Amino acid sequence: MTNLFSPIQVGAMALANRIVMAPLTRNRAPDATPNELMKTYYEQRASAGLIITEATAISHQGQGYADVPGLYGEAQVAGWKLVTDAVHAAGGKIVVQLWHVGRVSHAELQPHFAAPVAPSAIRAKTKTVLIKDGAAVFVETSEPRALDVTELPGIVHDYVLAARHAMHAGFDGVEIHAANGYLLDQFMKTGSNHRTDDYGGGIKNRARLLLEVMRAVVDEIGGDRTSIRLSPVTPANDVIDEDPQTLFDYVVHHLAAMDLAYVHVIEGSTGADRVLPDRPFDYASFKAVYRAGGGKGAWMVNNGYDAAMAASAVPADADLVAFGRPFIANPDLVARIATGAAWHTLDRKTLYGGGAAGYIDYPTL
Ligand code: 8OZ
Repeated sequence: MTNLFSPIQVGAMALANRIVMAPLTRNRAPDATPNELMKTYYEQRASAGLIITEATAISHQGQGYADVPGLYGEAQVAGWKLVTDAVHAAGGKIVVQLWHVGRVSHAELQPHFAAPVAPSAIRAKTKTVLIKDGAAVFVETSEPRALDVTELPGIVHDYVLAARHAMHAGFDGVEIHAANGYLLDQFMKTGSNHRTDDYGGGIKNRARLLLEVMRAVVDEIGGDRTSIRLSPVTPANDVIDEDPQTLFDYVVHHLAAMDLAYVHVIEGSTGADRVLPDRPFDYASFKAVYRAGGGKGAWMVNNGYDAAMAASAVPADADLVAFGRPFIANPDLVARIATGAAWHTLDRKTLYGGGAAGYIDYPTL
């Protein structure tokens, strides 16, 4: 019988189970560089079938929050190698989530204190995090500038370089972060993309940058090490599309031809309601479009799953289930699901920034 604890081959990766640690921003990488503390945190969670790292900037321009890691410099590759070696030694698998925040940034976090970049010069009604005198403070994002069309090949290239760095750093693969209102999602959705060139207007144009990035990364490291995260209807970071079903059916139809390792879908509002009455979305038909197009990647679902929901989703509706906040407070979440043990709750005060407290000191069974 196939269940959450059945091994599964996902692209190039042989996973021990179907329980995945979702990407979780923790703001503990000063100088955008992974460190010993992060190594311990990920090592503690290596019993997950797969770990997806916290979102990791592909370039300095792609950074939007204080103390999040990057993957564009030598020290960052070396820092991540500490992490991947530790996870592999503990028997786990780990992919890095590649991230460009687009307009969700602040000039203080950008090269030369420049304006953040976006498809269009429309400010996001959302906040980001700076560190002031050692403490996290929430600030409005800065007014962005619209990217010139001549800059887009450079951004695609930054994803390719980061994917190449990921291989040097020992990752099993990469997940392209195309969710939660960041750059690729900003390009896809009507609320944030008012361009009139080949990258704006109809769905084909709005999805162009995402598909160019995906094809370029697949060419660089192979489809079996490449995956994607999508969030069709989340209002996260103030990015909304007027017709998400048509948009995402188009996107997933084209992803189907790429032989990806997996497709990771956030159902509903990220970290909140799974069903949005004013924004219906048919996830079953979305998945069916992917399969009908020949897509053979694993189907990963996420957002507020508990053990019972996950057990009933696999294998009929999904191949993999990603758990976010439960993995912060329960490094041994897999063992807890297996034995039916209770789950610790998260301490929200230590979620973003800080040190070991609320990071590597959650108890195991
Ligand atoms: C929480 C805080 C900062 C960033 C996402 C990368 O929502 C994030 C994120 C989440 O995908």
